[in-house]
Amino acid sequence: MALDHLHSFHSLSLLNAKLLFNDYGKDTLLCTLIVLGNIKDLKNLNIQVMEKLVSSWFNNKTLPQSYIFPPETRPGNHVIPRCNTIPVVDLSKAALAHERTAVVQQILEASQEFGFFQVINHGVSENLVNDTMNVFKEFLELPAEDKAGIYSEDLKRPCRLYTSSPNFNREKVHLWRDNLRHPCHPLEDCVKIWPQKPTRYREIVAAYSIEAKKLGSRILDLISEGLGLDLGYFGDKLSESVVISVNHYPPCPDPSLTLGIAKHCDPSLLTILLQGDVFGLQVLNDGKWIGVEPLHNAFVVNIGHQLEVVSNNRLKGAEHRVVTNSTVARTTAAIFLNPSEDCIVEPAKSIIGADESPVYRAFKFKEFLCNYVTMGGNSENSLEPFKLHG
Ligand SMILES: O=C(O)CCC(=O)C(=O)O
Repeated sequence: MALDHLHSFHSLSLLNAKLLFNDYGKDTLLCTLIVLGNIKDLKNLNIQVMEKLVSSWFNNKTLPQSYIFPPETRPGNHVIPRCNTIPVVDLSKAALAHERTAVVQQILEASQEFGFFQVINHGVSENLVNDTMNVFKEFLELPAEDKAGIYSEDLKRPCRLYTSSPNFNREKVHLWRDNLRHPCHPLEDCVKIWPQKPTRYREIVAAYSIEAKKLGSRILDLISEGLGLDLGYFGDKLSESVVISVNHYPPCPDPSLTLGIAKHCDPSLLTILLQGDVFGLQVLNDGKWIGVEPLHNAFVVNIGHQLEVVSNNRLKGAEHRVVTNSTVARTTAAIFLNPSEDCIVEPAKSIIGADESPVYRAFKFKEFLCNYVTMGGNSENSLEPFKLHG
């Protein structure tokens, strides 16, 4: 940028800031604002960009064109059954010697047939779960100036609030959701980048992250038992990275035309979802969408792409999507247990039988992620480059 141009912005008004934003993009503007010490304008600008959040304008009467999905992917007016066929596993029984095998079997069958199951009596305190959901909702309801420091469209920011998908500026259709996302393990490294408001955010979400990770490890132990893997197989690098993703779907003027999240399969190893008491999650099973019934004090668990690979396709990463509704807001919190970036993911050698070949080659998780992002989360193709054909 020509220096004289920068000079003319010496005392940067909000109007000039917008011009600079349009001409040179956000990064240039941010640098200029920082150089000029115009922190107040920086905050103001973020507040303006935050008007993109669905939660800041959802009361409009009509659905904007940019949120309307093509006919083949929009949910339409079909009534989707809320099924109770997705298995509900009572995890407390896994502690009873005579029941454990049956629990392991139930988890394996659910993971093969649906890629999804729910867990009850999971050991995470109901008070902690309620406090966590409440603190997420309190964060989302804070005035814009209190969220401005967390809002970011920069994919490299590990803790950020944004809207739709990480591809907002390139995607064909926007998603009807806002998202807050940040890492939560190891705690001592990540707590300091989390929201500071509400004041109890860090304390509560830290306690919740520990419990959710423990729950994930217990479920992974049961899965490894079912697959015949050594106990602790998933315990180290394969589940080292833990990310929390809070989705907020405000009431929508026309749920038949749009989606909160489009059809996808999680890139994770395992996902543990707190879906609250508002319906919205649908799973594709045998070519048909089925609704996942919200159950009191339950977690929804689903198999991610990495578990498909490690299990050499014995377990299924099912496609799912989120529909909106016109009456109440829905807030959910997913915990993604992911491999560390440099972790090598491959079919577990010990489960490949003599008459079986590995379906996938070994790859680094970061290689998978890079491909997943490039494919825009297209679940049909995201494992394709890692398949061994023939
Ligand atoms: O909000 C939900 O019900 C599901 C969220 C989800 O699919 C995701 O975060 O990947």
